Amino acid sequence: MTTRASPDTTATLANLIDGRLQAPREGRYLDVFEPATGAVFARCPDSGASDVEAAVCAASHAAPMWAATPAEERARLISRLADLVEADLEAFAQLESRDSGKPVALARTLDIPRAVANLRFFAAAITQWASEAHAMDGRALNYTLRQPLGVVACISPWNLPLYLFTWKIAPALAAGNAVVAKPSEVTPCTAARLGELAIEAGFPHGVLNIVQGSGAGVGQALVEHARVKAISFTGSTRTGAAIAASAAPRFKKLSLELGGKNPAIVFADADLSDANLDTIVRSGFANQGEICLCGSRLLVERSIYETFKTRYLERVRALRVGDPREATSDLGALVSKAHYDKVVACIERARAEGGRVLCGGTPVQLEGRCANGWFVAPTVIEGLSNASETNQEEIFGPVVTLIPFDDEADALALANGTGYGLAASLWTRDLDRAHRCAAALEFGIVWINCWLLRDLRTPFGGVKHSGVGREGGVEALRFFTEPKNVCLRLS
Ligand code: TXE
Repeated sequence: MTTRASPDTTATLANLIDGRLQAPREGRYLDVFEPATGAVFARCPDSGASDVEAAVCAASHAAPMWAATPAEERARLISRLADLVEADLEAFAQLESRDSGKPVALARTLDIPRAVANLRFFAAAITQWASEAHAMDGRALNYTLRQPLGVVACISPWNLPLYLFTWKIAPALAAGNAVVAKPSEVTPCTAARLGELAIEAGFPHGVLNIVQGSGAGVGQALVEHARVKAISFTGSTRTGAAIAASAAPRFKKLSLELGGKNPAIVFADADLSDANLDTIVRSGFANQGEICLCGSRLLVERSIYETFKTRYLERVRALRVGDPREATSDLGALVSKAHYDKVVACIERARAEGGRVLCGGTPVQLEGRCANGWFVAPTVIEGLSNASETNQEEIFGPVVTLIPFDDEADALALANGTGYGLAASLWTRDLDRAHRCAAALEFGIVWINCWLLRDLRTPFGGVKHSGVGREGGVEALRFFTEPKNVCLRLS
């Protein structure tokens, strides 16, 4: 069995359980496809309940020891893992690109550096974390113990595979929990490689376990396992709701980061410099639109609608869809055939709803190596009401709708007129309006004159159907610990 997934060989991935790479107990595997070619390039364990049981047992055994390990030592091991990933950055970037279809340039500049940053950030954060104390008029002293939960589950998606995987395991481990993590079965490769590096970094056995497999198999078994105390999940709203329902009878802690239907609001007074316009384009099409934070509804003040549209379309038409390996490709392939079919069907539905496709709207047929890949042209659609299905349902692909608005109140009503509430961006030079809108927008994140500018100390997450709980900074450390109030009477 080969366990190492390099960009040029077909690999058979393994689970990491109790500090050892292990084949799935029932011997089943899933095919892993390269989206750019449509061909199988790896096999991923299709693990079952017995693998989950072994991982949870190993984690339960390791948890007390890891909780008692000084924070500095936990931080040292997490930093060591960050160093190992960074040393292997180019190979990780190639692997991520091959596995997910994203341009390798994006993996090189966003996914892998941010994965390294996640590990480093939480390694540092845990050594700086102070607990609160409350003195009661000289009568008593209260202080808060923040204790690790024990065994926690981290379930991550396919769009930013290593980035979101580390976003969860880093705070969980830093806070002193033993982790059982499940990457998406669609993009399992970089997490598998990270598991190998965790062994090399010297993590004690059982502290980090990675069980590969399907949501219905591994995911469900983890969510239902009695000894798993908390679940940090990023994925679809539907799966998030199913997880919440399964976890409810056991009162597990939940952090759910789900879908979005995010607005980007452009006021007539916005600074529409070339650089800002490029950012607005990027906010719709980065990673083929497969980022929960992408602005898929572009709301534009009516007085500038036509001139904005012309400049915007010019840029979108210039985006190059191509082989993710090529430095010239702005967009790569969609992550899977199923997802490609979904996005193509969404575009058809938009047409059926009366939408006018201004550019794109079709699959892209490439030549040579990528002839069978899952590529879709960046697509811009106008003429649909905010209430249309296209403007209400998450597409998660390279599809942006243009919607004109009349004034600030109209813009806010349109922006908030969705079941989701993850992220909004707004573009204006009017400071009062910027702050007013930021307060009125029903979203967990609001970007003013920027997009995807991330400070890892800030709370990250959404409202409404975009989820519950917050990740990032102390919010993540709070999630992965239980606060205990200790009250000492002073005589
Ligand atoms: O997500 P799932 P899918 C959205 C996006 C996309 C749609 C479907 O709109 O088109 O979701 O994608 C695991 N118990 N987002 O089907 O199923 C699964 O194995 C426990 C938004 O791929 O939610 C994977 O590891 N786990 C998003 C993870 O959940 C289960 C990112 C996500 O898969 C499970 C991705 C179960 N019952 C998709 N079923 C974002 N918020 O960034 C599945 N899983």
